Amino acid sequence: MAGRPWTRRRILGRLPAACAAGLLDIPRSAAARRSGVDAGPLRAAAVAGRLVFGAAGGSALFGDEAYRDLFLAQAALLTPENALKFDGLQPERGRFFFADADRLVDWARTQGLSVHGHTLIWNDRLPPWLSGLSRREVARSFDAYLDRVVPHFAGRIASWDVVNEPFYLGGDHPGTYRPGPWLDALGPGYVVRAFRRAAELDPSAKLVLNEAWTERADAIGLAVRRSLLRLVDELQHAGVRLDAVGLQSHLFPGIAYDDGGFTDFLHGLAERGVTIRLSEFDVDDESFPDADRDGLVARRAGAYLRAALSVEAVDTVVSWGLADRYSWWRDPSVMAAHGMTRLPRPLPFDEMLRRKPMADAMVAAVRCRGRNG
Ligand code: 9MR
Repeated sequence: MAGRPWTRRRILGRLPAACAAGLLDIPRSAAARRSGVDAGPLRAAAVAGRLVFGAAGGSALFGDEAYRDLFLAQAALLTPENALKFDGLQPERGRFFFADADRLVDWARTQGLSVHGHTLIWNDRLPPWLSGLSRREVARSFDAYLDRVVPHFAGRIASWDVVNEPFYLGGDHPGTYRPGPWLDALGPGYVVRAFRRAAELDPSAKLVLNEAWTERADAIGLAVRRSLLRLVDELQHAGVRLDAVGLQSHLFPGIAYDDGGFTDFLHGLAERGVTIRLSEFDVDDESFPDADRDGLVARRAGAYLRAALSVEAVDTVVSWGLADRYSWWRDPSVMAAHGMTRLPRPLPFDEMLRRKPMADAMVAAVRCRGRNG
């Protein structure tokens, strides 16, 4: 994993000529159309690149017919963005509310979409009742939640984020475990415990460990990468089943990045025998000037995908929503927290559901991999 530092030349040297050219100049949509890159749905391009393309979604899929049509044309997989989170499924102790989640999951399946479950265990988005419990009771709630939720969806959910964001930012100590009730009650062993139990409860669902921030090349990203590799080793050493690692891929161009170093990290995961999903892809465009926001988003998205998809173990790309209209970045509280004054444009389609240069860049990157195979 250590190895030589990645340089642009080294990355280009690894990619086929057409892809290297693309890395230097990700097509904008007009140019893309002229060169014939614009093309068809992401899901079809993905198949040619030996990938599954999906997107996160929720109630907008029922309320907005045009968005639903776009989603079904573009995506082969749905990750329910919020419908499967603990606070929604068990807002009161011992009372489970499955109706909304069932509706979404069953609709997706009737439409031929594969469903990825997000997320079973996460030290966030937990209901207030949990904070009033003793550690012993929290531990019991942990097991009881898995025992109830996993069988409920068995046979309908193809894969689960069993644990989400075990490390995350790590506060002042990047790469340490993210605090929260599960960590408090069970220590870091909560991760092995969740995987072991999920595997028993649904032997056919793929089990995924999902993490944020590994795409950044600053002290935080590098620390989270190290911790994640160590955790994969620990899970495997413990003999529990881990099928895939999800790397969220919320890209922050305002923070240091290094596609080559990231690719080395992906090889490190692949060497451990897991597949890799880019699980929540979008691009924060806050640092980009007004004049070429969409073009710069496309370039960042394309460069990232070209590098990541050069690693064959990456088999799934999921964008966190399909159109800017429904991006989590447009939540007013998120915008306020980040001091944003312009409406973010982080996704491959815009608020009018028009295709953006980002979609063309994604197709170009996926085709590049298709040619490489
Ligand atoms: O996009 C999601 C947003 O609508 C929710 O309010 C938020 C909290 O539940 O979660 C967002 O999705 C997050 C995902 O669950 C985990 N990785 C980061 C995502 C963006 O914040």
